[in-house]
Amino acid sequence: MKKITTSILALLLAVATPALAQEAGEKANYFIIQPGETEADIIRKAANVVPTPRQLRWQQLELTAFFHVGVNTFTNREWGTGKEDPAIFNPSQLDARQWVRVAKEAGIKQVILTAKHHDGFCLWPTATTEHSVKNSPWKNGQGDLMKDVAEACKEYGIGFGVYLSPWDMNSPVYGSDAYNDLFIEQLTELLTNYGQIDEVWFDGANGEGPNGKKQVYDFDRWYQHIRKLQPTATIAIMGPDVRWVGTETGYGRETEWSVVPADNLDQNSVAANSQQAVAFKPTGDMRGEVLGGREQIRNAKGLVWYPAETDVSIRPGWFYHPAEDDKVKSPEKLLDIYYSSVGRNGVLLLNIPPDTRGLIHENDVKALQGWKKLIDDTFTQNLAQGAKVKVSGKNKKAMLDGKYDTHFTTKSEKDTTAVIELQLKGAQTFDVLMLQENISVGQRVEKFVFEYWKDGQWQKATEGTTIGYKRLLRFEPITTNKVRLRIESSRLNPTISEIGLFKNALEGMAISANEH
Ligand code: FUL
Repeated sequence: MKKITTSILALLLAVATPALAQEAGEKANYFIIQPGETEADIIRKAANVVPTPRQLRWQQLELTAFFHVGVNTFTNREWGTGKEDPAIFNPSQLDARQWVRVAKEAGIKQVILTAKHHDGFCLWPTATTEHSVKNSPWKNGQGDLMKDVAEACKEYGIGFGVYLSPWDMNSPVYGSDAYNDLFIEQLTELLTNYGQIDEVWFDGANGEGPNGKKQVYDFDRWYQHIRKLQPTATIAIMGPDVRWVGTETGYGRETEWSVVPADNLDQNSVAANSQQAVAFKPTGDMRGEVLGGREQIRNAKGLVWYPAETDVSIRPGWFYHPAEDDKVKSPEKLLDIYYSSVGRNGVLLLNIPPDTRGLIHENDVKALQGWKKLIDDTFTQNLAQGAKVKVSGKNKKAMLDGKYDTHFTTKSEKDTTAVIELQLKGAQTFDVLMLQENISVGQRVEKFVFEYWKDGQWQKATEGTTIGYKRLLRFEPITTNKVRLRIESSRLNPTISEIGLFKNALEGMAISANEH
């Protein structure tokens, strides 16, 4: 609910790519639509919007995790009050290496720690407030959870991000300009003392300070500061690089465009910044059915690469509650979420909350292990490997070479459809299709049908709209030696990086309930 009330974002984006690329085929992270441009011009521009290097790196992580921990862990609440005594933060066996190991073993590539949640309690010994771990009994006030998690991430070779809540129920200066300065100091500590930070996560929640005033967040200044201190970090949700998918269920959209309208790309700001930076203020509700279809971009004033992050908790709550020990999502449910997040052109951000001991609970560990096994058992063998590919176009072998960076495409930009036929190595049985577009060229495919050869004719196995970085589709098991992908509509010449056919390890649960 918090994000819904703040769905009108006010963001400032600093990007390296030029803003006003007019040349045919020129690529950029965003485009401003000029008066008089036709729908065809706009579609062409949309097809040439590409991710920044930091967005591309982030997308390829596929699986990331949240660790929600803090005073709420000990008060058994979801939101604190800001009045908690720091003495209640007292985990008996805290082991950040266990958290990171559990995440890593589940295939997770980056974790995000709630360094400060809405209650204002800081998990690092900040100089900005007394409301922190330094006044808790944990390690006699000598502990630093940022440091512990950062070091564990380094040891296990995974990425590390930070959640710093803009809303702070504890700070006496919240509601005034001084808070924006304090926030800059907190960012400075977090982004200079713990090595590389890969993501900065801002929630939109906002309240009133002790002066009765609502805080006006100086996002503009915060973004510039983050770019300066950690230029490769993505800034998520209330930020310009990564968008909230619009639900906390773990189920993204079937039609998920990473290119969306940005109607207040600010022309004056573009000019003032010599095309180095641009005021980017996406407006509107992130929960719409489709955000970047032709319908939505037809009248856009700007277009921007703004991909979806799908956040969900492994338990009903974001923080640990003993009463939820038997409500941990099952491996099967987590697999369904995987298909519906990563498999729908999103990055999964799965919350795994440490318990009052300071450990990931046994039930969560078991669920994660079961989930990982299901993923591995399903995706280890691509049954399309070694197939003979028949298609007219360039570089057809790239679709089965296991390399994301190489791709097939049609002969010319005008060829926006394609029929890709695969003669498999003998008869194969499968029930999962994986498709990937090379998004470093743009996101283009709008409609496709996947068919198999049976009884002397082509029959439909499944169909879809967008592909994007990764699309996974499930259907009833099929046995055949010949399949084809018909790309029926694309915004420009389509690209396909990889095609995969797999046999779901989970019999009888192949098809999602399509929960939303
Ligand atoms: C929300 C917060 O209010 C929740 O407590 C949690 O941190 C979630 C990830 O974001 O908006």
